[in-house]
Amino acid sequence: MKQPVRIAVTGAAGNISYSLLFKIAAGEMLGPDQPVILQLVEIPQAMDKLRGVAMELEDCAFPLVHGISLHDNPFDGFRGIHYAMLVGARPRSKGMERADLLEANAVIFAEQGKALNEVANRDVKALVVGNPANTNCLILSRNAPNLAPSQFCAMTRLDHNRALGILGNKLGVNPSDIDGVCVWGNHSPTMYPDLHHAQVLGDEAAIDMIDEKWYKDEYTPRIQKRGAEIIEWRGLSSAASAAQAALDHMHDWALGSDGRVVSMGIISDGSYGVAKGIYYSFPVLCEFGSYQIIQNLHINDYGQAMMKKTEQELLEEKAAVDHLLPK
Ligand code: NAX
Repeated sequence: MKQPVRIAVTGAAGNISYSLLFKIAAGEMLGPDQPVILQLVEIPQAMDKLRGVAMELEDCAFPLVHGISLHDNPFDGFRGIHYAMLVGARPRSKGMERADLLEANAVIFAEQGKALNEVANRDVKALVVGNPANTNCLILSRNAPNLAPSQFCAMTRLDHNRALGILGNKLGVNPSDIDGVCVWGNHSPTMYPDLHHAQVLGDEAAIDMIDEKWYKDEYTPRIQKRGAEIIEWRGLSSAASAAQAALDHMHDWALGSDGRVVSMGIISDGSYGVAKGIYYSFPVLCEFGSYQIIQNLHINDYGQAMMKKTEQELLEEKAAVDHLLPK
């Protein structure tokens, strides 16, 4: 039997975590032979609710769960962790401007970055789910100078999975028969779902199988605004699909993507002319616990314009929190 790994989940009493925790505990993230210790982190006001969630986890008697601990601060909750699933964030309240939202979350993720820097395992992998995910991730990483920027990711896997699912439905194929779909940029309505490099059933170009007008005028805005569409129909924001995406992201990052292209919000190294130092979603392959950006994809003029727009938004977000970034 392998040694247990420690996984911290913040926002552990919230909606997404109510799916996520049970999937991790069942071995869906790191495999059926990997025991886990769950370190659940919440704000002090949500600790009672968290106790209820922990009781339910206990009541499942998951064989892989070797321990559960509850914490009301990240300095305790992140001690010795190998994986951080950072789901908790400050939601936008009535009358709150975007700049206020960015700032409120900057405070949270700055503290969590410091905590990771101080108490996490030196090989920790941290995934930011809480919005605005890309900029929260930037703040997190900049506050953890002893860890590498490549140890942090912002989640765009839900957008990627949505792009695959909706395309599969349109073409009448299983999503697993499609490879090479990717989402560029910010996890926001400016993201660019790119089908130009996607293959169906190994050899057919997806872009040749769809109508350009449908792709640009229906498909793209639908992926970009899918979160709002879910809220409109369900009355609640995406939870199970977000949990599945977080699980998929961490699974592939840790264990490999098996030769398949996935999208991850990662530190830009300047590839494709994207400004260095922001967390931007790129197409990647994962192997041996790390990711590689897929290089040399041909980006047409439409793609260039879409990629610039979402980059611009991220640079504006960065400028709005710049005064809070450690120099
Ligand atoms: P909920 O409001 O149900 O849960 C959030 C939980 O986080 C609450 O229990 C709250 O007490 C806790 N929390 C707040 N601040 C915290 C802190 N400083 N430390 C620890 N816990 C804290 O939201 P839920 O539906 O679970 O969504 C969580 C986050 O995911 C939101 O920011 C949401 O916008 C974001 N999403 C991101 C997605 C992505 O693709 N990157 C998609 C889904 C989701 O919208």
